[in-house]
Amino acid sequence: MALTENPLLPAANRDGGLEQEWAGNDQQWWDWYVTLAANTATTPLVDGPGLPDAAPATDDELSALLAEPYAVEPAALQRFRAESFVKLPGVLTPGVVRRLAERLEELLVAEHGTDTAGRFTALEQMWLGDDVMRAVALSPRLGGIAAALLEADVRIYHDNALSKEPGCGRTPWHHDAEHFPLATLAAVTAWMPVSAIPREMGPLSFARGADLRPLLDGLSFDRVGTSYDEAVSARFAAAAVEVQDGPYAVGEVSFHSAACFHTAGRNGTTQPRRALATTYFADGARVVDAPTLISGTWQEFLPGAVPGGPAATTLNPVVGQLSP
Ligand SMILES: O=C(O)CCC(=O)C(=O)O
Repeated sequence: MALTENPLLPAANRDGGLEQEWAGNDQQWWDWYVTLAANTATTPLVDGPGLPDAAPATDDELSALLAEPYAVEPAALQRFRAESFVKLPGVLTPGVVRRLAERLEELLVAEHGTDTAGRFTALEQMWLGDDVMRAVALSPRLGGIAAALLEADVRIYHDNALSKEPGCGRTPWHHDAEHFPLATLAAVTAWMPVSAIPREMGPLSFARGADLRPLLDGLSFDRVGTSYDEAVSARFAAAAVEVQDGPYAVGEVSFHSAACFHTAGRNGTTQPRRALATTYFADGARVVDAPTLISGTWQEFLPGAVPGGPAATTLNPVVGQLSP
């Protein structure tokens, strides 16, 4: 039977539809959001892969790598166009990944403490207060890849840390255009694991296809239960859509477009599944006319921007250029 209420939906959002502002904070958004995923697995947790077996990069080494261009091969660009995502090897070195993992651990503990068992804990806009995270968010290497994939100069929308603690369940199926209050599909998210991510840890997983939205015609988002997640799964299965749910090697980074449907499995390991995610959008984009509940705390990422107006605030500098 369909649920009629969800205790993690802020009281101010319990009546009405999606056409309202999210009334909670960003962490409350994630705590609610993962309840919208169907879960069946309860297998015992297995050991995680650990952190990369490399000395952490110094901050100078980290900044130098993140400033270095990365050549996006024509075949990778073709895959991105055809499938709406691409996984690129060796974007980060093991030492840089190790440094990011260690810094992220400090930031997460400072914000959320250590009593986080089974949760999905998040941080946003880390770049505003932390030098290491600023080097990631404003990285010419990562911004350059985003620009090459979107074939446009790109602005940053926000940065993110996404930590699935051991045993935390799936991330619901979605595509980011549902969430971002941006009136464009020309947006892309770099998802950067801070360890290897084997299958049992719940890697980000992608439905292959340039634009699968027509398969979901008539489906409405379920803000209290798991029916949307289940229906997306069922429609993809019925249409034999292929899902790429493979592991990530250390240093591999995926880029998925706002049109790409994606999900992530349960973290079935004893190690937190952690990734940094930075979202970029093509310069010139505008804010949609009516941001919704599932746009979360978007005003923090576009302060002062108004519905229908340009998406180009002081917190959205151009960080990647098509022809630098
Ligand atoms: O990390 C996750 O499980 C979800 C992340 C995601 O959906 C995204 O970065 O677009």
